[in-house]
Amino acid sequence: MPDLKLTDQQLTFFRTFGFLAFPGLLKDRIDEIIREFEAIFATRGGGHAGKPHEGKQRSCIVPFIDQSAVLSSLLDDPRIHGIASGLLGDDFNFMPSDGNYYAGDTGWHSDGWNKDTLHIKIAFYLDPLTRDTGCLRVIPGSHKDGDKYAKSVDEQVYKCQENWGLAGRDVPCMALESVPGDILVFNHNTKHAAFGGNGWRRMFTMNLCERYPEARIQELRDYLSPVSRFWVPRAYGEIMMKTAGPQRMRHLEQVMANDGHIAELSRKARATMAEPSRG
Ligand SMILES: O=C(O)CCC(=O)C(=O)O
Repeated sequence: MPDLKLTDQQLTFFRTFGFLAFPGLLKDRIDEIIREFEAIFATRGGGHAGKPHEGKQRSCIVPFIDQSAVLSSLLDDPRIHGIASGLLGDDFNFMPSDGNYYAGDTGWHSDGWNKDTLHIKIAFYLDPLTRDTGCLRVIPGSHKDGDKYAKSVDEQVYKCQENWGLAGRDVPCMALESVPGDILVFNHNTKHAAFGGNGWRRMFTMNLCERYPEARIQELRDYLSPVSRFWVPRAYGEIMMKTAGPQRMRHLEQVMANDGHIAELSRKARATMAEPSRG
């Protein structure tokens, strides 16, 4: 299957609004995807830090797709590879992924704020979700660095009740209702949230970014450092690296060459934190 090629309209939409939705794109793989998701959680006691998920707090595993050869191969899938190449260039980097049982609401936030390097998230929600049962919501246009509208959203949304007299769930937004097999993509800068979900919302992500120029390579190293909160020796898991062919390796090599500091940071985190981070 050749790589999916994004249309000019999709590229313009993404640049303007900061997200894209692909209904049914991976429907043909959804059974194996859900099976592998459950199998990874089963090897971790079904939830967080070896304990079963109880529907009260988020359970999170990082890196996630790296734990399974099948899920690692999503990076080679011509649809995922095509979306990533189309938005980030052929030499894009894969970044650490996370797998989650979410519990309840997620308030409005960006996944960091990147000015010079585009970072995207590809989200796989594994249960049917509507506006009021925990689907991903986004604020279109909130991703644009240097834009007045995006700046005012950023300054005000964290205290939306105080600033706008609105609860988080009432903030104007696009609700990306989804069923398993749909793929949702957004710029990390884009403000996003979810409201009304139950305690067992299954979701995993693939994070990807443009390749860093060598002159800014320290930024990539700094960006990777927080993965140590999960007590991992490297940015990627063994299976992801061991099962990589030449095409996938092109998207791993810059991170693999710059994650040498993670092991020591993880050792320190393990010495000071009671358990790995939840998110
Ligand atoms: O689905 C959710 O609760 C939010 C997801 C999210 O915030 C993220 O993946 O960054």
